[in-house]
Amino acid sequence: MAKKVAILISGSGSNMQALVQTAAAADYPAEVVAVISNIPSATGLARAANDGIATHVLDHTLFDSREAYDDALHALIMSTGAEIVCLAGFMRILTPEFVNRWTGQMLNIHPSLLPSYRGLHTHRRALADGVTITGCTVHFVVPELDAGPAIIQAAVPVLSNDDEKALAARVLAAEHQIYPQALRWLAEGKVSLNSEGRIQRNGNAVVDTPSILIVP
Ligand code: NHR
Ligand code: GAR
Repeated sequence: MAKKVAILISGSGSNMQALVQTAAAADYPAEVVAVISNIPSATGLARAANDGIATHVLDHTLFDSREAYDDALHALIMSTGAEIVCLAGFMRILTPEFVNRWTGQMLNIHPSLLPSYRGLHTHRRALADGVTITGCTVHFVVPELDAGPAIIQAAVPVLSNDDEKALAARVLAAEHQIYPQALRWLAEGKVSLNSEGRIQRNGNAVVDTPSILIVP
């Protein structure tokens, strides 16, 4: 039985679409049951609907605390039957209470080689620092922002003429390759978060190094 997945977005939803389109294959172990946006105007909502996925908007501006918003978000996700949550360009920090309800079942894609460049504006900061390699990371979500253990990373070169837009586009293409792979491993039970908060592969080896895809 395919694992049911809810995807949370705030924007264009290209990672969401990569997951939806990969999950459409009959042999993929996860099934996307809902796409939820905190932003009513997110363009990813139309993309999801176009791919036949149920969409929901939960506008955070209508709630007066993060706790109230996250309670409603949790209830909405539960109502979809989802067992796994994927953040895909979701731009709201989640409360520890919410995160702890989904321990080991919630993934995020972040546009840097974590632990470098946690937080926002990762490509701008990487260019300002003059790094020659950057990338992206799929990690388990823990209460501390962008601090959860990495499952898979892609290393992406920074080219000499890159601006923020060109670099973001190259990294985004790599994101679309690694996110479906990480979700596959989680849904198959090939990767999990153990009780010490470390990554366990194939149910036995505990590893602190993620799989790395090198993008030429
Ligand atoms: N929540 C927790 N508890 N832990 C994480 O690791 C999370 C999380 C929620 C979202 C995605 C993350 C990223 O990949 C993510 C990881 C939003 C912000 C942020 O500062 C930072 C990191 C991420 C997502 N958000 C502002 C806020 O006040 C709003 C910014 C905006 O609207 O533009 O929520 O980078
Ligand atoms: C992606 O690059 C994702 O890694 C990043 O936003 C973009 C969303 O694109 N996420 C964050 O920066 C989270 N703070 P998408 O909506 O097309 O998937």
